[in-house]
Amino acid sequence: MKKRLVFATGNAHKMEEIRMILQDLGMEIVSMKEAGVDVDIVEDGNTFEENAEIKARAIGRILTNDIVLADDSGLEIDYLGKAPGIYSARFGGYDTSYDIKNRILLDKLEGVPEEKRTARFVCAIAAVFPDGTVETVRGTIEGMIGYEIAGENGFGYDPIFYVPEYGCTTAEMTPEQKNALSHRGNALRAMKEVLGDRLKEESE
Ligand code: ITT
Repeated sequence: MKKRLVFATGNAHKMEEIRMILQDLGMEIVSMKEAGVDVDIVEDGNTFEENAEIKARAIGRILTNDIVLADDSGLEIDYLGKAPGIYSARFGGYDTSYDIKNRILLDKLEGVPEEKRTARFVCAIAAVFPDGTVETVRGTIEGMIGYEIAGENGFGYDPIFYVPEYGCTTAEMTPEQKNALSHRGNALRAMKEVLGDRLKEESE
């Protein structure tokens, strides 16, 4: 198996979290930009898994010697029928700031009691291998939508995603704390096992 992992993401925050968790795999980890590829990918799948595979395959078709991974993730709010879900990046408009996106969601949940504010972050990660095979894993973290914006770490919807067990939002956690329990952390740890198994198989 080739030793380079290319992550098909244009999101620098995701890349930081990914590097922190996969660093001890002993493989070179680069973003698609660092690998010299910068393409717009149309994410027209119906699930997180489909979109992750679409992204990984789009880059895998170009970088045929590398293992290409992609993350598709988002926030599911139960009270809103699991919206914004796979449309999380597009919610309220692609170029709208997260401060505004978060305020729109807080407004939609105005007056909604605590027990109905349940939500989760979901992350699907797909890996496309040079032989054309694909492996997909999913990670989640359960929480609820807070009553106000809180915290400056992380990105996206972190300032409104409250984790009751920790008494704070994921934007109030250190990167290490967030990675230890987040949807992306869980998906990456599952993917790490898949990659580890592949490495082992190929060295046998
Ligand atoms: P790539 O497709 O280039 O990877 P993206 O930001 O467009 O980057 P997605 O299509 O997967 O990524 O959209 C995910 C969105 O879900 C992301 O932009 C955030 O709004 C939200 N999201 C995902 N993971 C999150 C996290 O850990 N914390 C906060 N918000 C998150």
